[in-house]
Amino acid sequence: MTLRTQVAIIGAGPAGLMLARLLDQAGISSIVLEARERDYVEQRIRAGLLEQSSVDLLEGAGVGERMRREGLVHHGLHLQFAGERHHLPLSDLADGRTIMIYGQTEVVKDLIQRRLDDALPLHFSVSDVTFEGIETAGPRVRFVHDGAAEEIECDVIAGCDGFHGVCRAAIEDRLSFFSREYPLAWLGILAAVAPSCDVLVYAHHTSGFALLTMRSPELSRLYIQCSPDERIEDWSDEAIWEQLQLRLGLDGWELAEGEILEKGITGMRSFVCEPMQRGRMFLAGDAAHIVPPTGAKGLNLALGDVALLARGLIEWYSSGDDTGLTSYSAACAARVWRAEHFSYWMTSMLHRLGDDPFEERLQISQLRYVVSSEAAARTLAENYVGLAADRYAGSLDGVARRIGQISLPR
Ligand code: FAS
Ligand code: PHB
Repeated sequence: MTLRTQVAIIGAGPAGLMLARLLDQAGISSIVLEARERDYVEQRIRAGLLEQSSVDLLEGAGVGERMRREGLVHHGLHLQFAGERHHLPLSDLADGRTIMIYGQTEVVKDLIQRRLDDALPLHFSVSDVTFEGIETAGPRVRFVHDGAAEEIECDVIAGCDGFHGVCRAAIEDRLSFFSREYPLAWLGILAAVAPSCDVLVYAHHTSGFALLTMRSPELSRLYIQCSPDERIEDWSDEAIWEQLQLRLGLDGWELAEGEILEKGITGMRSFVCEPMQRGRMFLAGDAAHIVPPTGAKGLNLALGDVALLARGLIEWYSSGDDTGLTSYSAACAARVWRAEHFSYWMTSMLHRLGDDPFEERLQISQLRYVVSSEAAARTLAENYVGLAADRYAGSLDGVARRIGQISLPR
C-alpha cells in the first residue's frame, strides 16, 4: 500500500515525536515509523534533565501539563571533590533560568499519548526501512509493518532514529564525522528510595566519578563511573551501593539506600556528523550527534534540533522560503559544538582519567576555581541550564561559512 504525507519521520524517540507534534500544530501532516514496540520505547530509561528551552518547547507544544505537575524545578546543583560539597546557584548565575528534572520516559509517554489521542499515524514495530529518491523532490520510504510491505510518498524525510538507526547510514558518503571515544562508562541505577539531596550532586573522587540525581520524591537515579568493558552482571547491588557511599559520602551526611529497580551500563562517546542534511533527508538528535551524559545535553540537543527543523518546514510550507531548511545544518552545528565542548569539559573535569596524579591535581584546581570564581561558576551555570538562543548568533556566521547553505532538491 502507498501512503502519502508531507513529512515521513523515522524514529519515535523524543526528537521524532516532538517534531511530529510541532508539525501537527502547524497543520503539516506526518507519519512516524518506530522499530520497537510501544512498551519498550516507553520503558527505556535514559535522560532526566530538561533545560529551560526544552521545558518551554514542551509547554508550547501543549504536552507540558504532567511535566509541570510532576517535574522537579531546580535552581542549583552541588559539585563535590576532596571531601567538600559546594553549592552552585545556577539560576542566580544564569539570568534566573532553571532546569527541570522529568524523565525522558515521561516525555516520550506524554508525546505518544497526545499523538494517539489525536488519532495521528504512529506505527510501532516496523522493520526493513529503506529510502528512494532522497536527492529528488519526491522521496519515498519503504518499510514492513504487520508483515505487509508498505510505502510512503513524501516531501521530506526526518531521520530521528538515533545513533544506531538507518537514516545517517543512508546519506553518510556525503557527511564528515568528528568523534572521540572515552575509556569510561556509567553504571546507572534507578532505586526505590527518596533522593538523599534536594538537588543533583556531581562528585569527583579518587575511585571515580559519581552522580546523585532523581526522577521523583520517591525515586533516586544514581550513576558511578566504571570501565566500558565491565558487565552489569558482575556488579552486585551491594557493590554498587558500597561505591556510591564511598564516592558520594561526606561527614555528617548519609546516602539512603533502597531497592534497585533497574541497572545498566552506558558507554561514553562524543560524535558529530556534518552537515545534518542531504537532499530531502534531515537528521536530528542522536542520529546526528552524541554527547557524554555528564553535561545532560543529549535530550535537550535533540529537542533543540527539531524545534529548528519544524520552524524551517513551517516557513517552507507557508511561504515557499527554504532558508530555514538550507541553513538548518549550520544553525544546529553552532548549538551542537557548544554542547559537545561543555560535555567534554564536564567529563574531563569530573572523571578519573587513569592513574596520573598531575591530571588529578589539574582537575581539583579546575573544580576549586569553578566554586571560588563567579566568572567560572557562571560559565558552568549558563551552559548547564542552556544558553539563550540569541547567544548563538555570534558563532553562527563562522559555522554557516564552514557548512554553508545546503540546497533542497526541487
Ligand atoms: P533516540 O535514540 O531516543 O530515539 C530514536 C528512535 O528511533 C528509537 O526509539 C529507536 O528504536 C528508533 N529507531 C532506530 N532505528 C530505527 C529504524 N531503522 N526504523 C524505525 N525506528 C528506528 N542523556 C542524558 O542527558 N542523560 C542520560 O542519563 C542519558 N542516558 C542515556 C542512556 C543511553 C543508553 C542512551 C543511548 C542515551 C542516553 N542519553 C542520556 C542521551 C539520550 O537522552 C539521547 O540524547 C536521546 O534519547 C536522543 O533522542 P533521539 O534523537 O530521539 O534518539
Ligand atoms: C539524569 O537525571 O539521568 C541525569 C542528570 C544529569 C546528568 C546525566 C543524567 O548529567
